[in-house]
Amino acid sequence: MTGQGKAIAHPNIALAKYWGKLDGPGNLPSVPSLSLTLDGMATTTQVTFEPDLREDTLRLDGQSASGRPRERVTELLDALWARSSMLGSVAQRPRARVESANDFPTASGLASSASAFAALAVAANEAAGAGLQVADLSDLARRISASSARSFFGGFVELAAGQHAEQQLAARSLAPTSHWSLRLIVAVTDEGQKSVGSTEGMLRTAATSPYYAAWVEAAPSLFDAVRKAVLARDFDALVGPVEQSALAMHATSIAAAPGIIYWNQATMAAIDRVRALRARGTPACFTIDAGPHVKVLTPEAHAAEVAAALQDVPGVLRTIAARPGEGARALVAAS
Ligand code: 2P0
Repeated sequence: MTGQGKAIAHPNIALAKYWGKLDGPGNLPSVPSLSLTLDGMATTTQVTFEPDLREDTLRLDGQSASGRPRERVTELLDALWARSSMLGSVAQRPRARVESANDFPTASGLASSASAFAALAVAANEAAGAGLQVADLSDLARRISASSARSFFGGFVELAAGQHAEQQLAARSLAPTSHWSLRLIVAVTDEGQKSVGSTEGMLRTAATSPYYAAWVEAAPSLFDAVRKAVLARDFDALVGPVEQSALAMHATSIAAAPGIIYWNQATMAAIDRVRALRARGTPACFTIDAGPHVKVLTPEAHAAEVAAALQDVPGVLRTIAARPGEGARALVAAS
């Protein structure tokens, strides 16, 4: 055990959405999802195991963190320790000092938990000398935050739906970063934190929305259509299922009790703008996560035009442009 490890991971954006969990333990997704890992934005995490520490400590962007964020770190470290046969003889896990920094604002609408838990798992694997492979790390992180399972891989990534009592479920690579030179333009429509977190949003939707069953039934065929279009690099075929996956996810949430409406006025205005762009022949399609920002996918050649059109929408505060990025990886830790 080296005692110290450092890793970097990027956020990912789902083109076919994960929204909903199977009943029972293990945080298994009820639907398959497909994502694009993004470059340009990153979480960097350093893990140091220290025998003298009484509990795990977490610093996020220089601030000490406790409560649920720190508990989730402990859950992942415990699970990693239990999984590694190389650590089996070390009964007691030493506590860790975890320092994590995002180089993008957490309110940017880009899932910071995805990059956070991917970077944490890779850094902890290094620090502990646990010797786990990427599929194991993806599975372990998926139990804490399902979207983080996808950030272990670059480019286009898929995560199957879980099956009841399944023991392991990792994401896997569908196509590398070089497969398709798309760009993702994020239209930021609010600088605040979202009102209903993803976990709470999907749990409430599953418990109360009359449309949840319809979403779970529809999601696999939308996933299949997105997957086929990605493999064929067929942008025209991608547009319909990507937008429908996002809209169906939001429709099921809007119908929850009380209804979860992630959108604001600018969200709707940006959707209109994407459809107007398309009507005049510009290839672009939108997706929206558990927040009010609109993320627009377009071929590289149209990225500047799409970004300018979104920047001009009333209520859009700024845009962020991202290209396909690599999966989580270890860095040389500082001594
Ligand atoms: C996704 N989201 O596929 C979907 C679309 C948000 C909207 O995965 O409960 O933070 O920790 O497993 O991974 C965000 O959910 O949820 C998410 P948990 P997570 O990207």
